[in-house]
Amino acid sequence: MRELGYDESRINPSDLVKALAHVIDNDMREGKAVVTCDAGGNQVAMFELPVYKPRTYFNPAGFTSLGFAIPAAIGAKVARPEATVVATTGDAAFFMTGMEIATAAELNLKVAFVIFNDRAQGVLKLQQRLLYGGKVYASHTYPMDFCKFAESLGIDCVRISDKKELEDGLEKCIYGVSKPCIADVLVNPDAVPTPITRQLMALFGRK
Ligand SMILES: Cc1ncc(C[n+]2csc(CCOP(=O)(O)OP(=O)(O)O)c2C)c(N)n1
Ligand SMILES: [Mg+2]
Repeated sequence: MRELGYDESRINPSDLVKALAHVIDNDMREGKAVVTCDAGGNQVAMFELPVYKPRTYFNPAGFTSLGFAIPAAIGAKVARPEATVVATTGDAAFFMTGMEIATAAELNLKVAFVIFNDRAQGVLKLQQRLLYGGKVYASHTYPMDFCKFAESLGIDCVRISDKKELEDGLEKCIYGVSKPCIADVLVNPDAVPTPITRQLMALFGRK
């Protein structure tokens, strides 16, 4: 499914989900992967990840606790050291629990932390746009350098800003390095997963 605001020339959240699904396809089919996801727009994009086996996909669907994905993935890796473990998270969610990655670094837990980085609390920015006639306020995130953060912990990082680098970058971060790895993926901030748009429009009585 293509979201509203899809831009062919950029990495849209749906492109990231598709590339991730492709890269971990074998492990997902065989139940050898564990993927955790977070709250926000990226969570909705992740609805499109194909899941084949029980206990391979953990979504904070009840309370939608922002910051769930990172510690959940670290716990999953402790529980299943042989599994390919991937956390998918947003940039704002990263600000909540990203520091937990120090534990992954300390214990050398090889988890890939994939950030849908739109430099915003994207889902809140969307609500502001819909409710306040386009006035967007305080829903940006501070432009932190996630790769420098990784470097400070002595772990790996890939920054992916070009669609053509998407699969190779994810492959490298998930399978190609021996340490925990952050994938800082710069996604199109104007792409909106369509189920969110429909829900919000219905909620606020707009068509
Ligand atoms: C503990 C907690 N605080 C606040 C929220 C409300 N909330 C849901 S999504 C979101 C912003 C998410 O931004 P980001 O992680 O960058 O994801 P994006 O929507 O940009 O993909 C907030 C504040 C929440 N779900 N949980
Ligand atoms: Mg965001």
